[in-house]
Formats: sequence, structure tokens, C-alpha cells
Amino acid sequence: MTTFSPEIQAALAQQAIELPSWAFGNSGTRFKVFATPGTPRDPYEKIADAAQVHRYTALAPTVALHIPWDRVDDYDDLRRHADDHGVALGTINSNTFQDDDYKFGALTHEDAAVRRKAIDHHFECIDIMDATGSRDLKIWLAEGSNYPGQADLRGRQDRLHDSLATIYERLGDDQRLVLEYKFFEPAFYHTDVPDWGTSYAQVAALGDRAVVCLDTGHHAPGTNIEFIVMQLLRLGKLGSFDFNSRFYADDDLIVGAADPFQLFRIIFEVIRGGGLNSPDVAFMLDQCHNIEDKIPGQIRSVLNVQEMTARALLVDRSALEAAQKAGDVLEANRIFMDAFYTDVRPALAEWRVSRGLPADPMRAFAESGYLAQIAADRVGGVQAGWGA
Ligand code: LRH
Ligand code: MN
Ligand code: MN
Repeated sequence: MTTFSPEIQAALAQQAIELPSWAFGNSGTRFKVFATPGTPRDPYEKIADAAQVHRYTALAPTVALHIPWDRVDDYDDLRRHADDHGVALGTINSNTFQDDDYKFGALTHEDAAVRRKAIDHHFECIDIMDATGSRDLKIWLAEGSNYPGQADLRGRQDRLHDSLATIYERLGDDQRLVLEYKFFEPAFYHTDVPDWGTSYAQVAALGDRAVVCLDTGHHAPGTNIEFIVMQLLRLGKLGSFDFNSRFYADDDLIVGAADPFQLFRIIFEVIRGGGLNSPDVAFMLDQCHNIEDKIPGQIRSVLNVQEMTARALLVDRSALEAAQKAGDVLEANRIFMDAFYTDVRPALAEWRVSRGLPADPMRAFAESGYLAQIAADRVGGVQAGWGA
């Protein structure tokens, strides 16, 4: 059986993956939302469910909030609630995609009054960050156009810069602005922050505390995502990941489910670039569980990230470097693939037990009876936030 060196064990022990509060609510497609019994009715219950993931895996100490989906009266109280459950509040995500005023844009809108409203929403998010102790303000913009000629592409970039600069100025010294890109949807012709280059250009113009979020589901098919990871780390601008997996578009499926090898390659570049367990690079999930149970879906997700991290840590980097330098193509590839093909599951199970965790967190959670309990206790769940 594979054994982990003390260095690998130390790296695994440090790993932290932030959970999205919205993964615990009901979600679906535009065709149908299938409700799950016991779905959280408010942010408090989402946090309680997220804490279950951490309890069985020790991998998920923080929970990201989405505003206004997770708006509450008292954020100090929400913070204490998280603390009581053994987790902390993490990234605050803004939301400018569910308001009629933003039909033609928010931070890029032609009308200064609409831009002001969108900027004020981000100010509210920063106030919330101050109360929750969150470091990161994550901005994903649904803005763009559907038809050629519809919008002044250049003017929108300029307005985007001005709006982001106003928001950036309001951040505290220890806070960051994280700009997420996505190549299409909901806009179908152009999107104002479609790719890492645009996100990079915009955040580079703001300053050191503005960085890029890479959502793994937000690229065209065939994109070499690990190359982007390498480049952003090289430039010191990779702020965070939104992990999920996709077969077709922005599927938001369980990370590592569609293409575990891609996840391995991404994490290898994170390690190579010094980003693993670095405070500068936040690992987060951004997923929805439309047909599977949500808490086990999140447990499976963090375990998938852990598993591919363990495999990527097993790459013999000095042997790899020697093969690369010697131009030994096949040997370099063999070294890389050997690590990928190593089944680390038994070693991880043993290592978990040595740390007082269940060998099989999925099974331990299933046997806990928590799902039956919340189904009995909670009636009338909210929809993931997609409307609530
Ligand atoms: C956009 C996105 C972004 C949003 C989340 C709900 O597709 O990835 O991160 O905040 O989904
Ligand atoms: Mn995302
Ligand atoms: Mn997305």
C-alpha cells in the first residue's frame, strides 16, 4: 500500500476547502427543481449542514455566503452560530444577476444610477465582510449582450474599471476583491468578463489586493485550465478556485466527477506554483446538487479534491524535472502518470483514522441518521438561493 511521507501528511493536514452555502439548498435547471426533504430554510440551517461536512472530513472549515440569498438581520449572530458549529464564515459573494434593473448590465450599465445601485450592493457586501470577518469579496458578473451591435464593448470595459475601482477603494487593508470570469451565460454573444485575461487586466489595474477567481466550469471545452492556473500563479494573481465539474457548459457537477485527471493536472500546477495551502489561493467549491443528496454530495466533493491532491503530491518532482531537462518525453510522462494512477484511497483511509476521523466519511455520515433527522425537523425548504 502507498504510504505518505511526513511532508505529504503535513500538506494534507493543512488542506482547507470552502463550501458554498447555496450547495445545501434546492437547485435545478430551468426545467425542474427537485426538492430534497430537510432542505435548509435559512442561512443558519445551511451552515449547520455545511458543518456536517467538516465534522466527517476535517476538510471544510469555512462556508461562503451569497448576498442577498444569505441576508440576515444580525451577521454577528450568524458568525457566532457558525462558530458554535465548528466552522467560520468565508467569502462573501455579491449578486447582481437577479434584479430587473440589471437587465442590460450592473457595473457596466450605461445609466450611472444603475451602476450606483450595483456599487452600493457591493458596499453592503463589504459591510457584511466586516461583521463576519470575511477576507474576500467575490464578484461574478452576469453582464454582456446577446446580439452583435447591441452594446459598446469598449465603453462597458471602461465603466467596469471605474465601478470596480470604486468598490476596491472601499475595501479594508486585509480584504481582497476577487473577480471571477465566465465565457458565456446568461449573455450569449459577449460577456464583460469572459476569460482570465480580461479578469487579469481588470484586477491588475486595481492593485495588489485584487485577484482572479478561476471557476473550473467556466471555460470552453478543450481549454487547458492547468495552463491558466500556472500563468496566474506565475503572475501572483490566482486568488481562488471555484471547483466543480462539467461535461457540457456550466454544469456545476461534483468536482472530479467528470474528469479526475483534469483535477489532478490542475492541482499539480497549484503545487508546482506554490499555491497549495497558501493563504493567497482559496480552494472553494461552487456546485449545485440537483438530484443527489446535498451533504453527501459535498462530502464526496471535498474527498475528491483531497484524493487528487494526495496523488499530485506523489509526483516525484525531482525525477520529473530530470526527465524534462533530459528531453525524455516518455519518462517524464510516465512519472506524471504513475502518480495519477496510484490508488491513494486505502492510505487516506488509514491516515484519517490516525487523526481520529472516520476511515469512510461517506459511510459515517450515512450512518449518523442526520438526513432523516433534518427531514423530520424541517418542513418547507428554500430553493438554493436561486430566488430565495
Ligand atoms: C456563475 C457562478 C458564480 C456565482 C455562482 C452561483 O455561474 O459560478 O460563481 O456566484 O455561479
Ligand atoms: Mn463560480
Ligand atoms: Mn458558474
